[in-house]
Amino acid sequence: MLIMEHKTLAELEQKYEALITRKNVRLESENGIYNRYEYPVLTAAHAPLIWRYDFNPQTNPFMEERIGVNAVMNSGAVKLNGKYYLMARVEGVDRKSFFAIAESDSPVDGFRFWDFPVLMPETDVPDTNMYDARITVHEDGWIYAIFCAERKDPAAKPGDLSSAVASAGIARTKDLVNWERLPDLKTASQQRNVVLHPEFVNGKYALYTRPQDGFIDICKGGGIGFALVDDMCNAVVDDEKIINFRQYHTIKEVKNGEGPHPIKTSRGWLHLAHGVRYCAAGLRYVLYLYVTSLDDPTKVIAEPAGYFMAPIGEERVGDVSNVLFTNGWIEDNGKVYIYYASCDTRMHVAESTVDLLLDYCFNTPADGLRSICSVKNIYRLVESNKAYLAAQKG
Ligand code: M1P
Repeated sequence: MLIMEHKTLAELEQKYEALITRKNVRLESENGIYNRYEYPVLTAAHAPLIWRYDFNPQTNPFMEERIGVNAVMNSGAVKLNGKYYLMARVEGVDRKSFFAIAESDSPVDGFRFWDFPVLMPETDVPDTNMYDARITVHEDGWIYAIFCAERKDPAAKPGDLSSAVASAGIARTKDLVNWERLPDLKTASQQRNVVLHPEFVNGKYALYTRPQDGFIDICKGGGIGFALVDDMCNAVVDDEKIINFRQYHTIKEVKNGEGPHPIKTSRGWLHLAHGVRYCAAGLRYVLYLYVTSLDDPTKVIAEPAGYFMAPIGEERVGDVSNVLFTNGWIEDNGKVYIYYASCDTRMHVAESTVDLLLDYCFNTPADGLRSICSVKNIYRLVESNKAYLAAQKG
């Protein structure tokens, strides 16, 4: 007879508490720009037991898990009233993603999901899937979430059960608990990675967009767009301008999408984004930074060449390999906490400061788009280092 080991609720709770209360460890910086932390801040195992198990021994005599969670990833982030919140994309074993809020007193560990996930209202056209929320505390007084609302493509040919349409779903709240769903963004193309700028621009709401011709393929979609809209309760994009283009032989050749909303600094709006390129292993998602002008948020004034963060170690292993993705960061008295997901599987945090990130953005050479330009950048640095060392010797 097969003897199975049945865990008690108390045993499960003990293991769960050990995970949630584990202190995170700041790792040594590899490049002087940011520090990763050792442990993921959210994983599938962080999903509360109360979501997953029927606690009643009458109806669950073997203490089996009833509702499985596959992954916790791409999370919006916000600090409110001294607490840190992640609005996570939780993906069930049924492949459906939904949002859930995890809260902590610390930016780097102790994140605990609320007892209930977000019951996001639907529009008249129900979403099949919803994910990747960007949170913006807007100067109009509302907290907005803009996310991907995914539905089956009504034009899909019979037998095609994969084609989908991506739209920007919009919701607003005052407390992260009660959400008012607003109409989806009206735009000429499909959209993912739409982000609300925190301030009015020319008296209008400003959106970063990522126009795409298809659900997966960007096709002619040029990169990160910018659009002004009059009203978030009926958000219509009439005119969309690409402010950060995809480019041949760069880290953002195939896709280029805004991460969370930019952080306002003394030297410009600091942006975090993801770039995607093809390689033999498939798509490779990395994170990069750029800065736009305070006077004109559509004008890029600094952009270091290449990636800022790419998957390493355990980050390279997961459901969708070779992916770092971010849709949340928190600026906190000059420190910056970057929340990023690896391989569509788990959430991590890295720590930096506004000063360090600006120094990186304004002093790292831009992409010259040719090998010879990269070599010339090294020549310039070596020559100035030699001059410096010579001057030191006297
Ligand atoms: O699987 C990697 C990512 O793929 C998509 O990214 P993009 O929006 O750039 O096309 C999204 O599905 C994202 O959630 C996912 O992490």
